[in-house]
Amino acid sequence: MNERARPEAVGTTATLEDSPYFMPFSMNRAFKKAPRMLARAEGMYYYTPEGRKLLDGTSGLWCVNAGHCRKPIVEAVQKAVATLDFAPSFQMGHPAAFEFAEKLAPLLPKGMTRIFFTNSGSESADTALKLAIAYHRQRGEGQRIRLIGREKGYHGVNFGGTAVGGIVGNRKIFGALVTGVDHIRHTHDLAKNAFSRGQPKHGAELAEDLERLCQLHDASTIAAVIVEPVACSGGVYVPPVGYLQKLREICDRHGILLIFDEVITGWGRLGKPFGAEYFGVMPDLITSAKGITNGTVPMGAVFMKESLYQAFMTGPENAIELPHGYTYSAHPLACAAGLGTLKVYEEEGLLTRVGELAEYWEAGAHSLKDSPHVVDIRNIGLIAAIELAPRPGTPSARGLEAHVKAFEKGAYIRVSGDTIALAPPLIIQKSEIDQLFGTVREVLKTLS
Ligand code: PXG
Ligand code: PLP
Repeated sequence: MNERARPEAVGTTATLEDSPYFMPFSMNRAFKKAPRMLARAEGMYYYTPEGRKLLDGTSGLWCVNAGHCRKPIVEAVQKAVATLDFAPSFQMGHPAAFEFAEKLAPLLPKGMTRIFFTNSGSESADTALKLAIAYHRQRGEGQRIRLIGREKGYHGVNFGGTAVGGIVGNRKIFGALVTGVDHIRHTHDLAKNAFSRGQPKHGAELAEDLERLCQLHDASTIAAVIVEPVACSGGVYVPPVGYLQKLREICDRHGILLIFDEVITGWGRLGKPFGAEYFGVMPDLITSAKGITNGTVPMGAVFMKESLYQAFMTGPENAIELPHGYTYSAHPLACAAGLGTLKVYEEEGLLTRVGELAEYWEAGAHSLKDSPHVVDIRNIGLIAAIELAPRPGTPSARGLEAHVKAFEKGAYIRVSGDTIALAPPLIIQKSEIDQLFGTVREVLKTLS
């Protein structure tokens, strides 16, 4: 191993430039020249190795909904790891898996009765897509093989999720992906909807694009449509009023399953436990991850209606009903973290707390309207996006500069291209909302 790559050099003054760590979704070379490291976290804050305090403006990666290092979660995981480190989930069980499913079920939107565990949002997306195709086949509609996503959508990085995803940069270098996939149009319309507060007024008719694909491919070949109720990762696109209802209607008309990818919109982010409830539109399947364990241990899940589960509970009882699952599905540490997380969510009312904060949050976000470079502000629940005009010739450079300057000024924020995306832990206080938008305001003043 070369001298610079030695683990003991990390966190010291030695350079990381030759580190063997290939960082995900990162500018590896630039980062290793000027690292931004985190050493610990508590509540609303991260701390750098030097002890600098950073307000967490994006809940880590949209996952730490209850805030960092919460005691009930930490203690549950500590106990679990010393009791049952791993248990196979194929043809074997352990109590925490059943207990967690039992405690989750009553929190799910009405009609969602069954839960399949995965380890991430990406695995949840691929699981839901496979379930949709298999469900139709089980019912004698094996010709329904097509999967429809949406432009600008994000469903993780596995093959299925990448294929139905609609962020060009995440797709273009990975070949043909999965066949039989098509996309409906995105709903971003600056000309009509810039600076909308909450759901934009214009664009419900964009859901009719699904009807176009039903004509093109024939609806009888389509298994499922997958959308994020609010498209977060791609830049925060809030659904226009009536849009999701229209998608549901078209799916119903044609026997197509509707999948809501609620990896971010679930777990109280919008002020209801799930986005389906917030928007009053019920999908057939919901994908989840992130906040399900408060980000403490990797976990994801797919929630489904009873009819989906029952479609597989046929045939001889000594046959495996669904040949799908992961080594780490329902991992004991993840189940323990999940149980601890639900306790915090329930005790502190976090799954509905955003209802009380949303108005204050919205006002704070839109107070940045006149700051330099701002071309749009979007918000819903405890999510806000501040879209900046790209620097001519170098898209994303201004966004990156905002991220780095915020880090220097005491806030951790995510950017997607030139859009700042904010979604702090749901325990945030009003004074911290002021602090977060205040820091962003100062950052915007200094951007070139
Ligand atoms: N679906 C949705 C809607 C997501 O937001 C995934 C699937 C994939 O989850 P995993 O756990 O496999 O990463 C996500 C993840 C960002 C950002 O800053 C967003 C995500 C992940 C990392 C960064 O926009 N979303
Ligand atoms: N690759 C090989 C060779 C395996 O044996 C397995 C699991 O047994 C996998 C991939 C899948 O790994 P996971 O279940 O962690 O997704």
